[in-house]
Amino acid sequence: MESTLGLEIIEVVEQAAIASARWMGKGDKDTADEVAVEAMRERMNKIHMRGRIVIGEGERDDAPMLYIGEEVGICTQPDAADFCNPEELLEIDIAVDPCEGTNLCAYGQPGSMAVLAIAEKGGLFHAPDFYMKKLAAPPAAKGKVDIRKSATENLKILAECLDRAIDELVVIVMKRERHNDLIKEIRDAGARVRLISDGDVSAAISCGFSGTNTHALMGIGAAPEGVISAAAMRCLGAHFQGQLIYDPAVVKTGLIGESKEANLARLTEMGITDPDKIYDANELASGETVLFAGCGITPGDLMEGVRFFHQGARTQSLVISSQSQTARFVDTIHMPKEPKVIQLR
Ligand code: VTB
Repeated sequence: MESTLGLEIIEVVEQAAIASARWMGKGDKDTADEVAVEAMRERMNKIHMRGRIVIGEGERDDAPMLYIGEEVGICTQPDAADFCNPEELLEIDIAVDPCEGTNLCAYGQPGSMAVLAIAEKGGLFHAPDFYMKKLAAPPAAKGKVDIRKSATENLKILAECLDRAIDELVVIVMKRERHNDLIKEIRDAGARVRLISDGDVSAAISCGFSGTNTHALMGIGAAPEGVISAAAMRCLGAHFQGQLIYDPAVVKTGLIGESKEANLARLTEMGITDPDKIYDANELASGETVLFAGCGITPGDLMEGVRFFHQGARTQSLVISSQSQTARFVDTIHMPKEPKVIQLR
């Protein structure tokens, strides 16, 4: 799967990032998102595969493109039989977020990316559009920290695993009222908090690499993006756990409906029998082969953002593969048609 898709999915995230970056700093997050969705879908439909969106822009009725269940790829086109041999058909599930951190992009802040995760059919958790409590940490702490434990306990464990003092740890938390107690607890425990306004996917994955000076992500973000983060963290052998939040009393805004009962019914409908289950990265991205791809829209901890020049652009992407056990940073110059000015630096 990797050899067939590796290069193509880089182009998918690159195209989405370039489209979105044209709207960077323009204060219009909806357009920044829409153009990324369109660009991602257009490029994805040129790939020789039968892909199914399992995490996307929402339910079919609410989203015109990249909705959950939409089929993408050349082998889903009406004349597919002419090009696609059913015996060799590559059937895959895809989770996308064409502009993760739309506010970050719209206001020119760091950390927005075009991202996706891929696995063979059935290899990605079908997360509802709810919130998720998340804990991400470096590979050295995998299976040792635990979302069931308090932040204070986890910081002690993390300090031991990383062989450093608690006050040498940096924890990323999204700046939200729901995290006020968590932020206080982390500070009281002696660690330092990096508050971000949005974009917990980039934050989670940066914990998977050492040298980013981020050692954990704690708090509640969106569930679908949790699956994409988990896919990357699983490939990196890092720690990721997630627990769905379905009670509107815990998170009062945004994604989840008004009533806990209705939310629980929705989970049952989706086949989730234990709503309080704690999922680890291997369960959220359980496929035998899992691939993550991301391309920076604005600059971040992991990647540069898109830079435009003379009608061309330069992008930086990251592709992580469970199959080849690689994390590839790909630096691409997208050449302008005419005149060919290919700027190196
Ligand atoms: C966003 C976004 C995150 O979660 O905040 C969202 O920035 C949901 O949280 O990156 P709010 O409704 O409180 O804004 C993410 O999309 C992903 O988890």
